[in-house]
Amino acid sequence: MKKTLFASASALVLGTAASAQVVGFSQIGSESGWRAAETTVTNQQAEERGIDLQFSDAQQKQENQIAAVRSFIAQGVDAILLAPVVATGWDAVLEEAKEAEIPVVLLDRMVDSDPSLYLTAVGSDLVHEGEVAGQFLVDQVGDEPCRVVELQGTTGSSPAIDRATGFRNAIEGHDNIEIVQSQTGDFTRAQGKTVMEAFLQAENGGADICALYAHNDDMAVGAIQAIKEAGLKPGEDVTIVSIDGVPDLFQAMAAGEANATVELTPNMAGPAFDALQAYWDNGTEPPKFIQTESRLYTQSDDPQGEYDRRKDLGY
Ligand code: GZL
Repeated sequence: MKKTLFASASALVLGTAASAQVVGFSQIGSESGWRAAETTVTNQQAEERGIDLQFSDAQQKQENQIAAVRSFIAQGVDAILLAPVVATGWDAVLEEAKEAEIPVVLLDRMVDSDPSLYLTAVGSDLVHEGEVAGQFLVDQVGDEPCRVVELQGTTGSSPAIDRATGFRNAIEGHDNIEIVQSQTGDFTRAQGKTVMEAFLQAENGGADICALYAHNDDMAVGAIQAIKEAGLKPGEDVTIVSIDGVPDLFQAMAAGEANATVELTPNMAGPAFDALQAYWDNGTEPPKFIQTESRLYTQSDDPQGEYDRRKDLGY
């Protein structure tokens, strides 16, 4: 319990106030609309619970995240939230947090460390998201030949690894569907556009591209711009399927310029704080993985309405 000094007219009175739990949050950065929404929602969830959230933006660098976690440990925070930019290289710092008896909760991405090194992980089934996206395309193209270009997420991140796996699982056995180009766009609009421009150039100006699978909506939105600048109609000449469910993708869908997205909730912090509260109050050990839902949205799912419902949520 934090001791608080209350200055009074006659004397200093040492008292104790019901002190807020202090939680350190090492956030990856602000690479996408979804990431921005996750940060917004995490701050809202902390405020609603009276949690003192210490925020650190790593600007996409793992070394900054490791330094932030070490700083939180030195501060003696009550818990640490970590959205790990990549899956490897976390053992040492997670050991240090465990040594300091500070629970760590992973948000939206996974690490390859032993699960004993973190309290729980809150996230979607990333492989399933890729499978849902792939199945959409399988259903869309039937037996027609379809050359697919793939914009992958951040190299070495669990969503890039797992969403690639899931999509390939879904198209396996459908030999008419072939991934002909695959490259990272690092989850950003700008790189999604740049890499898509290279794909278009490599694929006969885009005439040989049937579909784009983007590991997140932001790269898809960037690619849509490149497809238009190449004189093609996104959503018609090139079928576009991606993941996150951000407002701008719904807006593109409403304009017929995108075909499907798999929604990822930005509210990973709610389940994380619930698990932490039970742990703080009663020592309750949560399951090692708390899964959030994934849902497919297509052009027949009122994309304009979905845009309107999301446009003010901090994306
Ligand atoms: C996935 C999450 C990804 C989002 C991207 O759980 O880590 O990171 O899909 C974000 O928008 O960059």
